[in-house]
Amino acid sequence: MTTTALPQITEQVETPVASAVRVGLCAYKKRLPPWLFYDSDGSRLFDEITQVSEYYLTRIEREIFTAHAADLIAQAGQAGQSDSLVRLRITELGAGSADKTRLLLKAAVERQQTVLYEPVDVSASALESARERIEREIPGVEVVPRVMDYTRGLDLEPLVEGESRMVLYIGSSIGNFEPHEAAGILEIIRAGLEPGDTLLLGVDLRKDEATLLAAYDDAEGVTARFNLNVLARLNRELAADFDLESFAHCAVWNSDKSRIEMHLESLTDQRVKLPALDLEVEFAAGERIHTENSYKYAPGQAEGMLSAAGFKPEITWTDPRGWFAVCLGRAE
Ligand code: AVI
Repeated sequence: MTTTALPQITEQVETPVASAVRVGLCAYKKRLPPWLFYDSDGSRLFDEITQVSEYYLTRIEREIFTAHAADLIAQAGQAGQSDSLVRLRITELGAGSADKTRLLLKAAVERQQTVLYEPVDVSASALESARERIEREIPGVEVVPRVMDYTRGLDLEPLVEGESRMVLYIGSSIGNFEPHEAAGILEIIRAGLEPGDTLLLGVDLRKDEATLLAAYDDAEGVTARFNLNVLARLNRELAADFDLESFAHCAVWNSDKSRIEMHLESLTDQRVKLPALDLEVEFAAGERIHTENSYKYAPGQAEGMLSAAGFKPEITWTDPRGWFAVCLGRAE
């Protein structure tokens, strides 16, 4: 028998991080996608952000839930046009630390004694620690974690007779997507639901520039550390040599687009090596890497987005200053 030697094909296999960084840093206007923030250090820093006084989003959404959790659960649990009550199953997208969700879970337990809670996230370890904590702290909640990237499709377990699903997409997570992407995500959510199921969407509203800027550039510098951590992550994962001292966090209000932008600005002319990508990138002093957009919505805009995706907006709850809105839409 004869054997023929095949030519060796050396194929460079790129991870999602590597290819996002290559595309973003080779672009004319340098950018990095915001999902890169959330390695374990970044997720911890984000939890810290939610506790700084300037970052009002988490605090105000929690206040809305504290004031209205029972109404919100009661409304979601009404079966469409008829008054008959259904058992709610609660599915949360991008669950994170699930801190505010406790208020809703407690209200659901009060209404129906037990509740099945399905947190959805890409990180199995984050879901596991949320499961352990929630089952310990709120008797009556059964946690069934679902490891999934919901931005690519929502593949949920079918409901049982007499159940209705309430999806939570809170924290203004939708605001980190471009408008066309946000519309696509709402359509994905709708496609994973049955008519009569509900979606609770939390969105940050437009407000004065000073308040917005402070929320994304807090005095303690937690948001700056969160933003700069993306470069630290590239140093750790791609053996890059970003000097964190020579980049500065900057937050900008883009009024035309109604969004806060976060950038990392190079403080000098410099060249950064990313050996794992076989790449060197030059930065001029003042040049920026655009790392995040956080869209701020006009009153009524979230309801319009829900309608466009096939949900009937039913009730919107907001705080007395109208800084944040939580909208309930029912799948039609
Ligand atoms: C997760 N997301 C809703 C946050 C926001 O406000 O856009 C991420 C964040 N970026 C800076 N601070 C918080």
